[in-house]
Amino acid sequence: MNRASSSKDKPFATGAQGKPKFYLTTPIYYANSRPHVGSAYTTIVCDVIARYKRMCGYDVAYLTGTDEHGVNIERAAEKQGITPAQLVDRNEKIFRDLWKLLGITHTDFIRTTSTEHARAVQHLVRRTMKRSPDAIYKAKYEGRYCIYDNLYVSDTPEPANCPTCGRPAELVSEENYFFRLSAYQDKLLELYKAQPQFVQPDFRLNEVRSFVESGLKDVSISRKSIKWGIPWPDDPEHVFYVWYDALTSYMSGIGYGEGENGSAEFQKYWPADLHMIGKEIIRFHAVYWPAFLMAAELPLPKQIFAHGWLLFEQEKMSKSKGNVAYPEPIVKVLGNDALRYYLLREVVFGQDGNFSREALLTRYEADLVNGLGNLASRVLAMIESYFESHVPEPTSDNAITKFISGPIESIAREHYDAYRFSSAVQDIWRFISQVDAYLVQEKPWKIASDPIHRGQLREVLYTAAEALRIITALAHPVLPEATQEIWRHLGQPGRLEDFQLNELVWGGLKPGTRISKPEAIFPRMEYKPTYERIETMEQEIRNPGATQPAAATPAAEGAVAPASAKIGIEDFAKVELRVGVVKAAERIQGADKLLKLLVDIGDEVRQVLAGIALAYAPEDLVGRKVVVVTNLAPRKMRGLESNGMLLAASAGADGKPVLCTFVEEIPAGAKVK
Ligand code: ME8
Repeated sequence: MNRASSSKDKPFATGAQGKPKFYLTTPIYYANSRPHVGSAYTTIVCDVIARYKRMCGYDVAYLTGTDEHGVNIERAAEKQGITPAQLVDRNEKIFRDLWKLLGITHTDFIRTTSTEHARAVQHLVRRTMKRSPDAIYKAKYEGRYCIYDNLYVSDTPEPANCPTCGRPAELVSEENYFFRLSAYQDKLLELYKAQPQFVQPDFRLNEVRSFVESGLKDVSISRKSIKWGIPWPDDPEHVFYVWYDALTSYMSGIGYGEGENGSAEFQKYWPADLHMIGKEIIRFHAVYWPAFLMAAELPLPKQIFAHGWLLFEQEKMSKSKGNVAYPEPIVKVLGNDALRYYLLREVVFGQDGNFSREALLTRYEADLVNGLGNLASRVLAMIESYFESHVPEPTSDNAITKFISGPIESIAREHYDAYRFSSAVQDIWRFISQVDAYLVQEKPWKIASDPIHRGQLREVLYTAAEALRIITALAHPVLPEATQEIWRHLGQPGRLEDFQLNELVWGGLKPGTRISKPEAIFPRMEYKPTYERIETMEQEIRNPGATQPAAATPAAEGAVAPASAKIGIEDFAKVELRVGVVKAAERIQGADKLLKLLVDIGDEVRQVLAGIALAYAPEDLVGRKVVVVTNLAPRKMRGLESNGMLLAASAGADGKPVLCTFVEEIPAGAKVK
């Protein structure tokens, strides 16, 4: 792939020559809707691995991207009255923006609608037909198709009902290209036997093996009835059907399809060391994908890791049920590290885990504010007070034995290596508790006043600061922002992400190093308002405008706008807008977000309810000029009538409304047009 064209957001650059390489991928996410905490989960986990591997000396390539073809994209676009291209352009941007917001260090980003990708898919199928002439053949496809939902319901002719609308699906029959998956059964079983690490965790390998042993059917890999896809080479009536197209992105994303043997990047990084996926797509990755590659005589990925599902408040996330959590509000309210820490600490990686806002806030307070944040502030503040901001000289040189008996590598690292993130984090936090307990026992704040104890004070604070440095480096893959901050306050040079963990030895903190005291690394929060802020922002993403009923609310950042047909001037002229002057404003009991306003619109004073209470104090509004939609049908909210709507702008999912107003003099009632 041409990085410059496909990676507009300048993702993290790959490292220097001469290092071992590590190539990892997330699934290529469907661009039919915006990402939620589930898609962010896999991407964050991969980011932790990428950062950890870099700190272990690897040259890491990290690919993510968007899956932009297929019937569900066509359907989603149709529902919104836009073209599939418009839909995927919008959603792809939302994915990219989110990865930027989350500080994801991917090196490559692939869109399956890019020309590089189409070229790669066509190249792969041509190569396959050359190397394994029997692997692909044309035959009649018979399946069940729902004409109401435009959905392939089943790939067999037996009667079936549509899972979406429940109606009987129609029998369709067309000529397709098939991949002879059945011919790869033995080779796949041999692969699983020779490389049991190929599928992880182990219990997933057992599932995959049983599936293959039970017999494999050939799979259709093209469609004639779909337009939105990559044309089959020399037979453009057909387009590639989803999985052949989607899986190839793992290679096209690093330049497969450029020339006969792929770009230099492809040659360097392929095969992938790790495809990280959710458990529901394991068969495609552990059965189809290696078979496609065997037929093309290309090297196979080294490992597929299928993690569990993130449930939301104990239920499977489902957009139709409205129980989907979005990452943006959490990140905007508590910061990136809070979300990362919670996901990695709370979920035992590989198993299903629960996502709960309560648990997120509890962990934030207990482990980040009172744990790491508090330790850093205390230790650095004491060094500032007692040693004029310079790291004191210790009296012994191996005080780490106070905390652990083995080498530093025994903390967290083997857990990181095995992708046991919650155990890695637990190890690090155990270390934090030990340092806390050590401080409580030694009481540096007490002995500081007596010069007799100066040596002991030096020892205690050096030990605590050096432990903090080690904790900071080990926690960096999980908490990249906070740890970089602590690192800097500890007087350590450079970016922690460039630090090599094999250089992490006790005594690395030089006595005399100048430190500084941080502001709160993790600011304290009040539980209830924080919870409500996150909830309100999530509602706003789910249902733009609904939380601010009487103020016009632009769609949340990145939300896909409804059918964007152009309107004529006559449509606009239907809206009557007038200058209003706020005469009175008050809060409404039991409605945190609403204000009740009396607004003079020239010839009358209207009561208007506006969802602006979180952004404006009622007393600040009196006398203010606003823009009022005056010909809206009156509406009741909380038992009160609202007779008009104020115009306001807002930016981003957390964007508070900002009222439209006037700078020049203008009387109440003047028309706005
Ligand atoms: O399947 N918990 O795309 P997709 C944990 N385009 N992980 C979750 C999750 C949840 N609740 N929800 C989603 C596709 N994920 C195909 C993939 S790859 C060649 C093509 C994550 O948008 C998890 O990684 O449905 C899952 O496998 C992936 O998002 C599915 O993303």
